[in-house]
Amino acid sequence: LASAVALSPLAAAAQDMTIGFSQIGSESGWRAAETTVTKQEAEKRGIDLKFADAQQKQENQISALRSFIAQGVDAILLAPVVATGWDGVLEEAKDADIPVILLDRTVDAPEDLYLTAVTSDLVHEGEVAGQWLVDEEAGNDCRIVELQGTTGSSPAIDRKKGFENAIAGHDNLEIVRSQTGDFTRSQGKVVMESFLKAEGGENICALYAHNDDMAVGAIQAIKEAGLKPGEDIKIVAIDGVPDAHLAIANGEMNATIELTPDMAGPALDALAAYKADGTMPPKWIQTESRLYTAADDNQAVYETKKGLGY
Ligand code: GYE
Repeated sequence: LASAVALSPLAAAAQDMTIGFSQIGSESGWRAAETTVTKQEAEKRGIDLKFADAQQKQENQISALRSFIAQGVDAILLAPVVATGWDGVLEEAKDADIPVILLDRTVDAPEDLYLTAVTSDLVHEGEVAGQWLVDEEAGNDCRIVELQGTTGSSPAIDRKKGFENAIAGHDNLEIVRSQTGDFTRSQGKVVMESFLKAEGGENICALYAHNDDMAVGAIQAIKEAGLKPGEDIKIVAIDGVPDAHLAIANGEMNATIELTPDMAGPALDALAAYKADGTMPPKWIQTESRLYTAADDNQAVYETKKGLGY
């Protein structure tokens, strides 16, 4: 830029960067917000962002990464749909000296194949959800159904593990059905319908969904079965999308654990520092997790969040 405005070293490093972003798709409201926020954060920094939507397919992500490498981008942001199968393409990026930053999900690959990962503590989120239910149902026998996220994705694996950790040793709590709803509203509804049919609605005490969108779909199924979501069946999920806050405000859901859609901000700051003077970021940049229940003003949170890219 031929202007008199002095740029900070970080801003100067970001100037003229071209970055490829391989996004999973748009399975959830949270993911749509992450896409919007990532584009905004790139624009703020004067970064040219090349966006590729993988339509939920790892093979599309691998092709996108190869195309970014061929174009000689300055860095790559990758939200990896599943955890395994990345070593080869990450090595190709490394050989080309292109740093890769993981967004919101982790991979099972050697740490030296990526610069850093910006994610929440996905196991902890499951533990918070499980602990909430342990407290809520203390002394009651509670048969739980679980809607898992995308099979093989790190949030599905870790959120399941965390929840199981939290309910372990509480013999009054039992997961009686557990199936993937692929993180979507539509599958959340379909799979909840099958749970209700198989168990009988009155025999299900609680639903744990790995994301809010599946919970929102399930709420619809519970209503259509003539039951009261949030009362007849307690519901805890993860993300903190506006519709989940609204459902809690309306008494149709009980708890959600908030996940920020702004993974790109910390990622691009770390990248700018790395490009400016080689500063190595930590391998994991952890975002915050916060539990919301009926004790919070969810109507207000809903109003605020509606304008934030969701
Ligand atoms: O919770 C879910 C999504 O990868 C942590 O992916 C993320 C999850 C998020 O589609 O809604």
